[in-house]
Amino acid sequence: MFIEKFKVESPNVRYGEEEIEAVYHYETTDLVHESRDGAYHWIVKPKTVRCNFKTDTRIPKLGVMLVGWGGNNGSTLTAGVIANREGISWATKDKVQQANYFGSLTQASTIRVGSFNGEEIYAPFKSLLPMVNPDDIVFGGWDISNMNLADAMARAMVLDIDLQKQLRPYMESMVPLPGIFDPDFVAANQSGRANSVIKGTKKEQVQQIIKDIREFKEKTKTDKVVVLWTANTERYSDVIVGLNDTMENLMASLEKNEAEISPSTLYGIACVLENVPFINGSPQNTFVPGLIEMAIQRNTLIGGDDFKSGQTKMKSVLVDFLVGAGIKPTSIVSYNHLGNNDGMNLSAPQTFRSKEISKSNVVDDMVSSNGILYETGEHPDHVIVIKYVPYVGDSKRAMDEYTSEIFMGGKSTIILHNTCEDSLLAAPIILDLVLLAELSSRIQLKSEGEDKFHSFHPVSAILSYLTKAPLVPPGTPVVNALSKQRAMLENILRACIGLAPENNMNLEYK
Ligand code: NAI
Ligand code: DG6
Repeated sequence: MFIEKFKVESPNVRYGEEEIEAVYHYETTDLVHESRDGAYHWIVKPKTVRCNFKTDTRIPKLGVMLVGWGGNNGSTLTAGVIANREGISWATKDKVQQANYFGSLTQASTIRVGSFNGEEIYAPFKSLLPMVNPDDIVFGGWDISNMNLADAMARAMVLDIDLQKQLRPYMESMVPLPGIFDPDFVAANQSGRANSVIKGTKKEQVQQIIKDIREFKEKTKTDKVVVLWTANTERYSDVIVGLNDTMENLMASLEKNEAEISPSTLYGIACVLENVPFINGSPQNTFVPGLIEMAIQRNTLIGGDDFKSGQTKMKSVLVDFLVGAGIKPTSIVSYNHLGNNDGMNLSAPQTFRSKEISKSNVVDDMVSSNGILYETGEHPDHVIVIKYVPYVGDSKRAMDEYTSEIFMGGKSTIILHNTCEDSLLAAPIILDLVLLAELSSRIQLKSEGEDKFHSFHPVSAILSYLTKAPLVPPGTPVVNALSKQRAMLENILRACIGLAPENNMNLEYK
């Protein structure tokens, strides 16, 4: 059965005028090892940590500024939100289609609340805590191309033409602000698009971005702004001692107009200085150590990297299943071709390399979780191929071959083929990233032994479900397995309203 909303009644939860307070008992384990008879003996000690959560329930008017607003993802997301807000429907060859938010974890998925008379009860994910309604988001942002959003939507060739016609009047007046452009960081084939760029030194460019954010906030009367990079994939920046390895060195390099600071890092610096959350949806190392240090020091949320939209999402389910079932993946070959501007940019070796890195490390946690199947340091062969085929446009073709060793030396080969518009996969993920980043900035916690509430760590690991290469606080394990990432997110939000984690034990029926 499906219910729209619910409220928790418990001595551990208090719904106030402006906040929800919850006491939560975090069940975890301590591990110690002792050396006896020359061998290690591991002792596992369960422990319970009392935590307090406090969630501000006042929903802000949210502004979202996209870097690369006029790209396929930016224009598709903006169009999708307007279509939902305006309740637009359009005729396709199959049926009359209503706007929806399918593919969004927060808007289109559910959580199990419990069971009633033997029936499972589900509620929307978004009913866990008060969240911004995506229909109310005000969009803005930057692009190095001055094309208005209606034309950008047409250029993207993603949405049905009947829908585009209805959206055009809403989007024609939306024009991205000039962006920071540096041809050294993207493929040479992107320069032709750059007709609207911020001039000046890198420091002046950062100052312009800060000014843009302030003016946008003022003009749109928004309470909070989140900035998200959905612009071209850049090549990796060199991480160099003295240049960008510390906050101090990065800021000194900015003063010196050092060439090796990428545009995405410049937007990141501007956001951190302005205390505006900044999320990176592309694979490059925008978050150089100096920028991470700065975000931590200024307690500004940063999240990334690289949207986990299709092939990788599937990989983080399938490999988790195989390894969890005691089957040993030994070779994973992921090929895809696409014909949009992203594909064209990725056809250069340096930008492709960024994507290759981000797509390659996504099974490491699953492989290292099973010392029965894999020796220490052993990995499956893992190859990533991306080809640019203009004719297919945004409709990406992804083909994967997984070969595994099974019982008694047998081999099993699984082949997947997916055809799908890339931007229709990415747009709902962008939405979830900004909604969850905003929500997480309203949550505070205090664990046993701490005397004051504090926000989550500024390096936002709870966004991991949505990214291929999750950025996590230094020293934190990276989790790629999709089910674990979702459970982490859901269970943290459940804790904020004093609900136990979803444990699937169903002891009531045993
Ligand atoms: P796109 O090429 O259509 O859009 C990028 C936009 O950014 C373009 O309009 C371009 O003019 C603009 N741009 C480039 N450099 C800029 C700068 N320095 N400042 C401001 N604007 C700039 O690409 P698309 O398909 O929208 O993808 C965007 C990014 O998202 C790419 O890096 C892609 O790799 C990444 N991504 C996409 C996924 C998907 O499923 N569509 C999944 C994972 C990541
Ligand atoms: C070609 O790989 C283009 C890329 O931008 C991908 O479409 C994107 O990174 C999505 O990757 P995945 O593995 O999540 O489907």
